[in-house]
Amino acid sequence: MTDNSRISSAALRSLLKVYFIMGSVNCRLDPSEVLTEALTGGITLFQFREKGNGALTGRGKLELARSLMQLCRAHGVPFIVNDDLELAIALDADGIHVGQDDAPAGMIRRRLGAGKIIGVSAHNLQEAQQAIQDGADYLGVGPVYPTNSKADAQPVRGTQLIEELRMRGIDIPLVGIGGITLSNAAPVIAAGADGISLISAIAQADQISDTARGFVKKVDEELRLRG
Ligand code: TZP
Ligand code: MG
Repeated sequence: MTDNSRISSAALRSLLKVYFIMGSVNCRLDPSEVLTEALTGGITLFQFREKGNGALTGRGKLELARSLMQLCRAHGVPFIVNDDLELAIALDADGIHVGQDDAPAGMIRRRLGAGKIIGVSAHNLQEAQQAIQDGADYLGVGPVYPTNSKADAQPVRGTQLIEELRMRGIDIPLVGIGGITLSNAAPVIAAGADGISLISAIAQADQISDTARGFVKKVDEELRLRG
């Protein structure tokens, strides 16, 4: 992104359709290979989330992030950093995603400026309202289904939480996250999400680009059906 104005909701909704999240610990293959295949398959947004047992730190993390960001740039897909504000600033990444234990979006906005995308994880109405008040651009809502990719995941919410947030007037861009596969993605969109966010269904797939392509097709179909 080149200018310094806030991204529009419409543009962000379409970026959130198939939001792939990954770090080296999520990959069976080389992370650059996994991401290249996912980009080839048409993922719409990428988040670098280097977390969990064996995660890289320091220079190794910085170098991996830099090379993954270059791949995203080459495909015109924005690159979001999970949690690590200093890394996001050092790389001039396109945005950051933070959880409830991280700095509030308002503080992050003051460091990053208006032109960067800020996402916040929300697990209930109050957290969603607070994130919006703090200036979040989008919400990550879940876990929708059981997940093996996050050790400290909150209790499963099903698709009901997304429905409830929409019913109560939360209209900012929003993705569902947690345990999403090709066979359970449709209800997440039907519930009112703008897209799906996933780690293992793409990172661990046998045919990564075909799988990513399948998710894009599925989300587009469901968005059309929802009208
Ligand atoms: N936050 C809530 S669930 C989750 C995160 C980061 C993990 C999602 O990974 P998967 O493999 O798509 O369930
Ligand atoms: Mg966090």
